[in-house]
Amino acid sequence: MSVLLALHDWPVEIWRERFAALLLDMDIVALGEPFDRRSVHYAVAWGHPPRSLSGLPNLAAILSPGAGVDHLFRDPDLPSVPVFRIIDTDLTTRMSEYVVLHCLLHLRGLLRDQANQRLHRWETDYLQPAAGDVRVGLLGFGVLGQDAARKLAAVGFDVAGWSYGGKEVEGFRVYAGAAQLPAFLARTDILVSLLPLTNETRGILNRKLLSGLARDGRLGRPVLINAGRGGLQNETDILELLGDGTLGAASLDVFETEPLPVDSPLWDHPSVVITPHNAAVSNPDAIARRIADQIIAIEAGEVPEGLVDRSRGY
Ligand code: NDP
Ligand code: OXD
Repeated sequence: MSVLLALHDWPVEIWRERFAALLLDMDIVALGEPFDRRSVHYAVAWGHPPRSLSGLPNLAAILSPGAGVDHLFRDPDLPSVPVFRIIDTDLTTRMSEYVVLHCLLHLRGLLRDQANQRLHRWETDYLQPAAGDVRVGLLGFGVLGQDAARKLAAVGFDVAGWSYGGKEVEGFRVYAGAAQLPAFLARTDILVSLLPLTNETRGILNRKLLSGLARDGRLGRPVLINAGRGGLQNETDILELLGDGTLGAASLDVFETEPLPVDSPLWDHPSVVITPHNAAVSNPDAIARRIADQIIAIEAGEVPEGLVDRSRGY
């Protein structure tokens, strides 16, 4: 029985070593080398070439080494076996650090202070709002959104969430679906996007949605933070909205094209903070352990954590 590594742009040998140490009775093979296609029961895949997972007659599951699975569904012939994703405390904690950091950065006007620093200007004549006066809205209230919400609330922010189906989460109002989106946006000063990229969410961070954000907030103008996926955002709209004052600032970790092209106007925009898709870089040891545990559970006839709803795409 073997595990096939189908990892685009990942250092395959490092992952082979880890899985070999964790899955002692399995062979670890990789795309691009000769292997017996009948022996493959599991595929660990990230951005694999379309159709490269076809023709594996004994494939039992596909496992994503990331929390997102949009990279798998780019394959129109993805075999119809269960798909699993990563849910991992280390990754979740890192994402919450990013979200709290950037909410605080905008709350405390760090962009303005840094601009002043470059000009050697000592400007103190502004009153910063308190966290409790600022309403943060988590667009996507799943594993990452809920953890970030709890940590933002601990800092004092006024936090709510938006999810597909709505849910009961103690301490937070959770708005549900398209019907409740306008009310959610109207109470949001800092919008944090932690949505998966699916057919329904592609391009959702556009002029229409962002124009619905609160106009009466203590930050003056609303702020966008996107750490979900670049395909969620319309960068032309975001730049226009920053230009016409509909948005006050943005922190973007993900982009329509990655790496962000060197000539993108986002790089030099004074109200944009750019990070290179590193909001939550996965710890390879933790991720390999999670995937090995998922495989061991499937072999034992269990359904491990992280099963993806293929019909919804996340
Ligand atoms: P989850 O699946 O746990 O949560 C997804 C949330 O989005 C759920 O609340 C879900 O609603 C909601 N949602 C999905 N589709 C819709 C829709 N059409 N309308 C409204 N709500 C919707 O995912 P995670 O929290 O674990 O991860 C979220 C994303 O974060 C990943 O898919 C990935 O793209 C991104 N990510 C980015 C990283 C980075 O470094 N920048 C690192 C890791 C992840 P419901 O609860 O009702 O199902
Ligand atoms: C992701 C991840 O999905 O790093 O981006 O987990």
